[in-house]
Amino acid sequence: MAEKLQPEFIRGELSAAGLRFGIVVSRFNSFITERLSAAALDALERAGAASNEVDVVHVPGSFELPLAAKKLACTGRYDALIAIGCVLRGETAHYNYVCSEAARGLQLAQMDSGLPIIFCVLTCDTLEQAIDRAGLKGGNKGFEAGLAAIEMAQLSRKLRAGTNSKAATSGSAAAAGRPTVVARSRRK
Ligand code: INI
Repeated sequence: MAEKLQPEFIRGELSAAGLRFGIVVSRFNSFITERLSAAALDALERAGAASNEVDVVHVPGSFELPLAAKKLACTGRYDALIAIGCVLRGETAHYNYVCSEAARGLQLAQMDSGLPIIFCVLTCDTLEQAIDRAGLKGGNKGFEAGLAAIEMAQLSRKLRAGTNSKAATSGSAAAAGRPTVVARSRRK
């Protein structure tokens, strides 16, 4: 009978020590975004991040998040970024443009740079929904974003270095010092 597969699981640990993070925060709906930002910082701090390893940048609105994130990513200084915004549906189509361009721009910045950029942009119909997700009934999405940033930063380090222990001990590319997973360089 065939041997039961025992794959190597490659995980990103939830330890922020020694990692550098950038947080981009939209000032629009700051009542919500500052709460998300505080919770993201709380997650990083609890996981061992140091003050001098975390930068916070403010932008006017969610529409501006992608450009600021891309510029931070291009510095090569960070292990992960968190983009924080809150878009509330109004009476016109403006909401749709801001939401879709924020999401599209952040994903583009992430894929172009190879740096994890966590999407912490609330897109809500009402202020009440946003409040629920910024510390009330729905928990705090900022805290979740902080944890996601740590996990993706750790995972990216592993994938970049090819430190999968099984591969590293075999005659594989990793053992030969070559990356086993091709991640785009974030230093352009
Ligand atoms: N920006 C937001 O982050 N949330 C919103 O709800 C919002 N609304 O509703 O207009 C919003 N608009 C501003 C936009 O992000 C840009 O800052 C502005 O258009 C200038 O480019």
